[in-house]
Amino acid sequence: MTKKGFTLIEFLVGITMTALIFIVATNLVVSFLTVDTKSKRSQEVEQAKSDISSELTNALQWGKQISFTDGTLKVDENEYKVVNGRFLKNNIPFVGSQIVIPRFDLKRFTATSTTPDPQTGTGLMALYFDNKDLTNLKISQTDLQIDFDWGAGSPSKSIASDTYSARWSGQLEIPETGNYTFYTRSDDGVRLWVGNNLVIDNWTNHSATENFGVLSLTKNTLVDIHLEYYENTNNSVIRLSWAGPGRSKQVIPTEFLYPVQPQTSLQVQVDLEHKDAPSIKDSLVMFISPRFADIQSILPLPTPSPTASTRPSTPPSTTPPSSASPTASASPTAVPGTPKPPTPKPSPTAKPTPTPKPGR
Ligand SMILES: [Ca+2]
Ligand SMILES: [Ca+2]
Repeated sequence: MTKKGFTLIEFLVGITMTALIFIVATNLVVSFLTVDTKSKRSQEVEQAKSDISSELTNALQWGKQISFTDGTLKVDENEYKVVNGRFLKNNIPFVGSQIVIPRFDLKRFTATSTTPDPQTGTGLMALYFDNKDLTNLKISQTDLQIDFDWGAGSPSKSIASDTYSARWSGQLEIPETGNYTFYTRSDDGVRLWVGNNLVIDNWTNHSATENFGVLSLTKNTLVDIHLEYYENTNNSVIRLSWAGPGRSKQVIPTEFLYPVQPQTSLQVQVDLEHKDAPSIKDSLVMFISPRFADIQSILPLPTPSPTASTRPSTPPSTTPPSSASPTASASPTAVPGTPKPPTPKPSPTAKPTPTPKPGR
């Protein structure tokens, strides 16, 4: 008797336990699946963010033509935009269809910097590479001027006497308004950019050769300058000279050369969401300084302080000259490096300003 009753209780307990275990197990499985799905979605968002980040980092570099209008970012011949939440590169989806991009934005900032006193330059930043294609960096230093004859040797013991290269960059002070002729004497290859203009391009093997190019430049400005050089074999020579208003041909003196950092930076913001779970989202914000890039219209122009920012928003270059004070060019407040961005539409009220737009 008691045995049967016990069995019944046992049976009931057994049923209850089974049910409990089933419920607990089901919950566990469901929650594991949820966690799993959630982390998979997070990973997908993370991956898309990383892909977009490296794509834009690689794209937005010096020497490129960059513009951003109507939500379309153009970098040379490549186009990036968001259509119906999809991030497209040249009209082809760049990340998976499960990723939605609610925001794609780009702004330009111009850093404030103290204007150096005239003719207080200290030279150009120099990078020396052990290969002739500007790879295998060996030395980084400031060079007072560019006038070297290494003969059959090399700039340093750490660099072999053939197949090496160098890059000098910084800014050049323009003391007077007028035409400047830039000269290089090189053995072997050379190319020179001044304020975004490729002034000299003789990237070939050759014995000591002089090349030159002419640019019209404005006084009291600092323009970006960028010189690249390589040595193939035998002798090696590189010299950078100029001649300008009231100035006969000379190696560009140290006091006109500044090893300064770029003035303009771009802020790119890309917000990402998972299509199947909008709560899974992330945001990519990058500051990029595409040195020597030709930055064209960046719209919408940053509005004055929507949020407190540590950086000034609009490039000041567009405003000081627009105030049309005839003496503006002599003003020491001109921000160095700003003649560059040729903003096509600064403020509609301002007359087109004769900002230096060298030799376009
Ligand atoms: Ca050599
Ligand atoms: Ca040579």
